[in-house]
Amino acid sequence: MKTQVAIIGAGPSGLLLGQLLHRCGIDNVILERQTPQYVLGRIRAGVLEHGLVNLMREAGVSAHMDEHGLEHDGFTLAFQGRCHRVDMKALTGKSVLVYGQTEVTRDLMAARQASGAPVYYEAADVQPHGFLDGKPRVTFTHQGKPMTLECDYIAGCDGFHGVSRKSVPQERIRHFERVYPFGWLGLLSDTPPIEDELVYVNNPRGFALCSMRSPTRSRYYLQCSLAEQVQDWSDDRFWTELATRLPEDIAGKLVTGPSIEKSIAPLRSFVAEPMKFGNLFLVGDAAHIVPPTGAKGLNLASSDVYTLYHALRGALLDGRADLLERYSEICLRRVWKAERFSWWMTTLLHTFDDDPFGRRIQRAEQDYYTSTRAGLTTIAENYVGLPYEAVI
Ligand code: FAS
Ligand code: PHB
Repeated sequence: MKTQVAIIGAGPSGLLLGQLLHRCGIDNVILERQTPQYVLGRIRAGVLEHGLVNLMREAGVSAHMDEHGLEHDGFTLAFQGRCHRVDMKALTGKSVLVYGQTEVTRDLMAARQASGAPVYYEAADVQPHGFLDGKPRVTFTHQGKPMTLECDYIAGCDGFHGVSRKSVPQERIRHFERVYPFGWLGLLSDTPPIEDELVYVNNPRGFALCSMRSPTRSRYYLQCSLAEQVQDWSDDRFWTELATRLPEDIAGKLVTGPSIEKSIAPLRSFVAEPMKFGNLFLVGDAAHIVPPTGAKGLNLASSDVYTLYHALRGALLDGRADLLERYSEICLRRVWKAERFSWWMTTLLHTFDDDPFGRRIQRAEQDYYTSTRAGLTTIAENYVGLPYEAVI
């Protein structure tokens, strides 16, 4: 088998890259370890920056998103007994779209199937080779049959636990990491959202987030200890703790109901440098992880896809191989700004134990950033998404 671009992973990064390349005539094959049902079963992000919204439209997969996505002009920060609305539209002229990652992935999967471009689900033992000596190829097993995919380039879109980053020789890669001493317990329910916009809460008992997927489906999160197990959290316990952490006037609007999904996710900040190794390119969670407090994970993956798509177009259609040499430099400039914002939002809104000085600094940050136009603008422009850097 031969193709121009071998894509490892059929999450949002791999599917979006595959769709954009296919539409401009660049052959690509996607190799995914899991089944489509398993990939769709992972409940993750919920907020799309305008950059990702535009990229979905450029990829020709935005019809359902444009019809069902909820445009949000602002969100609320609640702490120290007060609520502060961050009016993104007034401060930046931009908004975000509330539309679940599950829907993004479903739309991209449908487009891939409609295009007839190849995707191998349940591909086992996927392994990139030869990317440092100019002979890139990927071996894998499909339906018990060993396969070899010869290619010009490999896009490692296989997430934090994937094979791509782990295939890079240790001496060629550097990791930067911060692990947080808590996780997020998430709950999905077919109940009406508590407010029309998202509400982020810092309460002495811990962080809480009220989000949504539609006018009838809500997504909630509670900061929890890493020792917690999902099975220790009944729906009643979750609803009671959430109501306790919310400001009273908001808690009074809470509509509870049976959970349709509950899960605990650990929080970490992680960056691998560089993101290019010969003909192998790390994309999205394969290269970086952010705590979800800033709603950046999926959106950062999208800006990597944008950069790699334009660099591959340049190399394969316009003879501009130099653009690929700039991939890592361009991506990392935006990655670190999103890492900073996600880390900062996490320190601003979570409860940290045994740190009286840190707690005073946190209160000062909360006061300053919500009582000045400069502070609110800083939050707003990072939340709607910093500009994508042109690949020229
Ligand atoms: P993904 O991890 O989504 O996709 C990688 C794909 O590669 C998967 O389908 C996997 O099965 C496949 N794969 C892995 N190893 C492979 C191999 N060896 N061979 C073939 N295929 C392989 N972001 C937000 O913005 N907001 C959130 O609230 C949020 N919540 C999250 C909760 C959890 C539990 C996790 C893990 C992440 C969350 N994120 C959130 C971040 C998330 O949305 C990611 O940023 C997003 O999925 C990135 O997409 P990909 O880079 O495609 O990686
Ligand atoms: C979500 O809806 O899942 C969501 C929204 C905003 C975040 C994190 C998660 O910051």
